[in-house]
Amino acid sequence: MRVLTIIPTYNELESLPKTLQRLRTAVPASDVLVVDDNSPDGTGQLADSIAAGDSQVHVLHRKGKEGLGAAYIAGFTWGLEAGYEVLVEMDADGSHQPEQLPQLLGAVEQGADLAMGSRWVPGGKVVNWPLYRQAISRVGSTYARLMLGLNIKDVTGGYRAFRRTTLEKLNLDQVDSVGYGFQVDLAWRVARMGLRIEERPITFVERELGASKMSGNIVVEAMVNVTRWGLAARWNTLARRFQGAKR
Ligand SMILES: Nc1nc2c(ncn2[C@@H]2O[C@H](COP(=O)(O)OP(=O)(O)OP(=O)(O)O)[C@@H](O)[C@H]2O)c(=O)[nH]1
Ligand SMILES: [Mg+2]
Repeated sequence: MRVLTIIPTYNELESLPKTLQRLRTAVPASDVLVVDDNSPDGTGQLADSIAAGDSQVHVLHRKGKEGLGAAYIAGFTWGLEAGYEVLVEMDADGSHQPEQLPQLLGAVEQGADLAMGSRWVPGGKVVNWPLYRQAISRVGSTYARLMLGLNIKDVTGGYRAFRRTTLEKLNLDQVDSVGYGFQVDLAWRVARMGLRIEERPITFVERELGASKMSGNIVVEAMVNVTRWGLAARWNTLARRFQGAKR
């Protein structure tokens, strides 16, 4: 399978070289696309210099910071056009260990339409994450699971491998959430299409270098969207039942 690993970056000068090196060692067959939003710290130029010495590394430069979701959609579009069969989401900051990518790729090879790295299934772990971050993640995942009726333990996780055909069915141009909401949005779209989602345990390691882009806004956006989507889905189900009863 032709695999493209997409790494979105915003000010990841310190983390990116290490992550790229680990990825190229762990899964040499995977090509890489760095999607940089014109990072002020020069991450984009650094990525260019690495790409100049490695024909399997590519860089997509975007004009400015538009959020993780927009960066991934641009990356997916690039990868689909280039004909890749599996498209992987991976953070630049080392939280998603490249050494665990073969587990996700294995799940796709065995038939999953979407393989998700999961902190909250047996065998999954988090390293160096303060308790409050763990609590936000667990509560957020549980809320999204109940609200949307998803059978996924780690809904907001961003270490994923998509089969090409899954992304082709998604109408990517209709996805407009950013932050964690984007990850929930994609998972929910895949689940509603009845496609096969598999979770695989991962060890998520808190970033050691650079600054977090996580913010209260991102969490609130995700919560508000999940509530909206969940209520709309329930409303539609009720409305359909009501129409059926009238007939
Ligand atoms: N291109 C692009 N990448 C982004 C943007 N926001 C975040 N990223 C990247 O997305 C990945 C995840 O962002 P993080 O800041 O690690 O967010 P997080 O994992 O939720 O939080 P921390 O690990 O606590 O920092 C990293 O590789 C970031 O550089 C953005 O607006 N544009
Ligand atoms: Mg991170």
